[in-house]
Amino acid sequence: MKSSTSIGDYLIQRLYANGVRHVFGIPGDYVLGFYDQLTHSKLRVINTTDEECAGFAADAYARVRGLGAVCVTYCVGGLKVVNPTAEAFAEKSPVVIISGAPGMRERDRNPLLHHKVREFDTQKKVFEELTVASTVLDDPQIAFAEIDRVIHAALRYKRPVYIELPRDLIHTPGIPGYKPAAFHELSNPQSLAEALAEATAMINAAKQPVILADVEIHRFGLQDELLQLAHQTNIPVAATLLGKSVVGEQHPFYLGVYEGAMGREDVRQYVESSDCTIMLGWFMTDINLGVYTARLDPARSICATSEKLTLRYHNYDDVRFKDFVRGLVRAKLRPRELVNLPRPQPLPAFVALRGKNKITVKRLFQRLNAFLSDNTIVVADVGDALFGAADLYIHKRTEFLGPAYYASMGFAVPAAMGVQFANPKSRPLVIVGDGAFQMTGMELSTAVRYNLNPVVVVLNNRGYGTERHMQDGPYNDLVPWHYHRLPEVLGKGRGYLVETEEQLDKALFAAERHSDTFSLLDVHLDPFDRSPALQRLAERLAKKL
Ligand SMILES: Cc1ncc(C[n+]2csc(CCOP(=O)(O)OP(=O)(O)O)c2C)c(N)n1
Ligand SMILES: [Mg+2]
Repeated sequence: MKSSTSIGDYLIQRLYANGVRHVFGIPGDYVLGFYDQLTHSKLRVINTTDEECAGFAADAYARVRGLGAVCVTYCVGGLKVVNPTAEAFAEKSPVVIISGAPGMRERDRNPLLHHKVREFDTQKKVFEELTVASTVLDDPQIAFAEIDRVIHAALRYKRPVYIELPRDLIHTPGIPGYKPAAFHELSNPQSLAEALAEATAMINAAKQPVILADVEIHRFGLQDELLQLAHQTNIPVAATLLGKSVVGEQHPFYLGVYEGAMGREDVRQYVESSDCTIMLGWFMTDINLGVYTARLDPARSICATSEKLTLRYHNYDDVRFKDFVRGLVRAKLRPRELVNLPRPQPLPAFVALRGKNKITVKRLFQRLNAFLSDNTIVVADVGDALFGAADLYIHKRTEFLGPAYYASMGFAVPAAMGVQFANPKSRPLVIVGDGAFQMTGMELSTAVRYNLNPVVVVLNNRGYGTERHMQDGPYNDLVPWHYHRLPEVLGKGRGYLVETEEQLDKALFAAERHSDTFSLLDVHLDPFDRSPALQRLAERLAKKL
């Protein structure tokens, strides 16, 4: 490293070294100096229309590539990234939030500088709640070490971190000759060996073990290990909604998405009658648990995450999640026969009914399933978009993204921008409710600016449909936008008004053909129509009442 490397340059170098190639955000005077450094670096700045959108884009980028970054100005920008940072924290996505800030020399005598809320550290305090590590780079002596510490925490815990840059120090050199710290975290070998021995005995004694694979398999890049484990042993694998696409869904050992009563009945029965559930990177969120309809017995479970390892009622400390999963791959587990497994049923082939047959949610998802190809990444927003998408048949791994735990509306359109930069070979299929679209849909402007080509399907049921099923009122109604006409406003893209099956079919064929730009399908649905998944949940809950 050059002896004159500045704090700003070092941050850029470390982001690059950890796989970041794009930084999402909006500049402001407190961060303009760093934007200049970014523009002259190997990283590419992607301007979004709003900081919240930059946050969602960086989160999705991190989910696909392993680390994401957003760069904004002090408070007015930073505080808009609060909600996406909360989502990234809750759903374990490593995003580096970089915020400009007043220079240290400007802070003397506590002047009322613009954008300051209360104290100079107010924004940092907010982010301390939402991140696993945070720092203000106000001391050149330790700035490089701080950058390493914080980025390492993001990678170690797969959660967001916060870095604040006082604007008068970004060009200041750090310590000459500094070498990036090497972080090694090892499992305690005795704990690991004992945990693996207990797990091996439990699994081998079981008649019907099953693996439940969730989000941390994605985040820790353990998909190959999971595949190997399943191939070697023929122990079937179910995913969760948050973990969906953890493996390609065509594998013979893949059961489908398990989500208690909300999911398919055959998967529920198989998983819940297992005498050894091996939960890998699995979080007991209410949605993963099918709104608490899941019936899983801890006395028959192995529960491994980056935070905790529990076998039945035994806890093991100091065992890294990766080491445990890799250990299972090497363990002497007896192979099984793949017989009578429930398998995801490919949705029936879609033949559009002619004429004026109105499109329904169920038929829409059947048609969307046929649209998926090997390079489609499905990005689903909250609402029936997410529930309905659970039944789509995903071809390859990491091709399904949805905020299935924190569940903030407005994720999908900006996330699709992040997805396409993270994997330029992909074409996102965005499935989004009209309510969520009205929050962040104008981020399609970024698709225009950078020539991206997502296919955006707006489920236009004229309101907050999911909520209508719980409690209806005028507060669930929306102003009906002419979504399909937005390309006119944005100056690019193709819009389609879809009311019938035939129109849907034609629009999707056209969207497939016109891959030079984005497509926006405004799909008119009955306000009370809903996907089979929502229907299932309602029926099973009704039986319990
Ligand atoms: C940012 C945010 N605000 C409010 C909610 C509460 N909420 C959950 S679902 C929903 C309705 C979603 O409407 P829409 O996007 O049109 O999808 P639909 O339910 O109609 O399928 C609302 C308001 C939320 N999850 N996120
Ligand atoms: Mg709606």
